[in-house]
Amino acid sequence: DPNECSKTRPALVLTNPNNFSLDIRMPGVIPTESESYLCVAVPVPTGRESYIVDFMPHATMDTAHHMLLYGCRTPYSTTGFWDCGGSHGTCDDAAKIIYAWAKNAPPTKLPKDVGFKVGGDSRITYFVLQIHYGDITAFRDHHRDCSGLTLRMTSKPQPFIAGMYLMMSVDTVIPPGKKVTNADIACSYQSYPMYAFAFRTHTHSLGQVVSGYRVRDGRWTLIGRQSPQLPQAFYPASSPVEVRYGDKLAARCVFSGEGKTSTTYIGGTSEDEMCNFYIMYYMDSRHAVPYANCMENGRSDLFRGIPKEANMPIPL
Ligand code: IYT
Ligand code: CU
Ligand code: CU
Repeated sequence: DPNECSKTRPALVLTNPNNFSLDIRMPGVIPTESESYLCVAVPVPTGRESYIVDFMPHATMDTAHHMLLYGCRTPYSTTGFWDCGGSHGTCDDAAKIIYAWAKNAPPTKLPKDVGFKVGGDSRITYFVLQIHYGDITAFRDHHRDCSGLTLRMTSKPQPFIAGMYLMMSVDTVIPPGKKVTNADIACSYQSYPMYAFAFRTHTHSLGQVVSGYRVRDGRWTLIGRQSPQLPQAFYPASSPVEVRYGDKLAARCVFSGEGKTSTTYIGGTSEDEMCNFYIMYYMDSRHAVPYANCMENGRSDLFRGIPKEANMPIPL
């Protein structure tokens, strides 16, 4: 069992002068409630710049429902583990999402020569691993959980830097009983070329389908489309999509208010909703911008051109 806690393993293993792997694990936890979120922080092992080039998840689907890895400078705690589902979050400063694992979803692979930059001037000095324990019946035997992941890292500068572009709605309102409410988000892209290669969607229970596109000269090119009710991992883009200065990025979440008796707003609890489309991309390291976000409402004249597929639910 790769998650077994009895084995002691070194957190940091040097494989050669440049390459190492870092193990990030829950410290033998026993979740006591279903639907709990537990977090643990691990410092980036070097003050110098280093690059994550591969992710190796260690989790089993009967224990962990999903796992997210964040990077930040001020985790909520630097010792032990904490409940990060309620009032405390992952980090006291802005957290950046780096990786997601979800049960039954294929693993995310970074393309060759692409790395996430951490340490150095990256503003990421800690990793925070968050694990969602859904159904805890597997813990009736009181075993301890050491799920987590191993990062393959290198201090060698990589030709391309991985980044994350987060598109989110801040003000969607979903009327109760209304069959279809769209959340449309769009921004003009004004930077050096980026290559979108993976995407992740996130809503709570009312989301039916989330789609993201590049819009160039009125033509819509799909980056990815997924049901947020499927495992919320990063999926490969339909094909890698180049995004350059002057393009628009546009995303739509389709919600259903059917069966609800009250209005639903954007917010942090499971009674609230979210509309997120994450684009994982790489850029030439010479002018890479590793994180960006878009919180603007899409204009209805732009969204008149959105492909019909964006409104079609995905069979589960
Ligand atoms: C209000 C909302 O949509 N929150 C999202 C997106 C978000 C992620 C991060 C907002 C901020 C962040 O720093 I990282 I400000 C949200 O909380 N999404 C959750 C995770 O926290 C990442 C998700 O599962 O996508
Ligand atoms: Cu989960
Ligand atoms: Cu959410």
